[in-house]
Amino acid sequence: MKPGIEWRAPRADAEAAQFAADLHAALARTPKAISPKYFYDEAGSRLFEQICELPEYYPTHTELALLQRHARDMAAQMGHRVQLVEYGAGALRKVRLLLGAMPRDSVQFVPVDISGPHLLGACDGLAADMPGLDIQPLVADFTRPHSLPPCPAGARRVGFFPGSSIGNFTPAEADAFLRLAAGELAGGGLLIGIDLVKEASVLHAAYNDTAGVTAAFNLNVLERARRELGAEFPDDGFEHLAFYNPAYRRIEMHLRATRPLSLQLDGQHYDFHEGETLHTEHSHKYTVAGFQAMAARAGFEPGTVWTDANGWFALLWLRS
Ligand code: AVI
Repeated sequence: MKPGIEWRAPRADAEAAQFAADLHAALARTPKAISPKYFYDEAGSRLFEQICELPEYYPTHTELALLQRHARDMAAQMGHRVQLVEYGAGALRKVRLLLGAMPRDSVQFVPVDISGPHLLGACDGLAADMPGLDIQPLVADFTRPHSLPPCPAGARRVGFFPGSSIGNFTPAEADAFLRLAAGELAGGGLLIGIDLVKEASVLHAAYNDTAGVTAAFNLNVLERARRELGAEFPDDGFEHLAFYNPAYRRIEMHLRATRPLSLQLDGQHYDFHEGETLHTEHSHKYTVAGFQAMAARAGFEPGTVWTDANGWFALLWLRS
């Protein structure tokens, strides 16, 4: 499968230089904090796939069940002829359920993802399983301005952003993404998955699984720095910390120093006192009304909401 635009793989040394620069900045600021995008190297992506299979991690299986149950209804909201843009497409597991509910010749599918090899491999698999489907992959960072292929004549452009990935954005980033999407999906709409506010104990279990997979996923950021950048720190120097912060309605993940220690990177020493953390991720939880209000400020009108019996997760149709 060829990408829809001219694309060259970024050089590995340029990526490592960016990681090093961002890690230096992360360790120099107070409080220490790094972007969650650094979770997702090969090892981290594999660990995230394992998280999605955990019984405690309800978002994936709840959203899949909603898609299985309501895909026809969701596809009907989208319209008869569509260009379906999936943001941050990844493995294409969820979108298959939606595509399966649409007549094959009525849809052009445009998966957008920053990881070229991963995206193109997933598209090859999809093309084999759904012969005749028009697939136009786009290798791009969907949070930045990008050029989508023109919408086929007579079709509406609609978006799909599952997984509550928007929850990992800061409120400013979420707002910027929704504005960008409202602009490029004008006349169509967006189907988006969001994780809902719920009892803290359920959230706590989902981000502190008994098998320790989420801990390994979190710790992988520093393991990656060790592998790729030669960072040095004691083996048992950091531990996984995840808790619900009700003031911000978000799970926060941190790496906490188990004792006073120093992390060395490119000859620089960054000191941690005992208990000091490197903030690695926040995962915002929303109410349906709160999210719809945020989307309205960005230019969307609220539409149908599909949610599970517990009210733990929701897929929202937003008209643009
Ligand atoms: C990708 N994202 C929506 C996940 C979440 O739940 O915020 C990432 C994750 N972090 C820990 N577990 C899963």
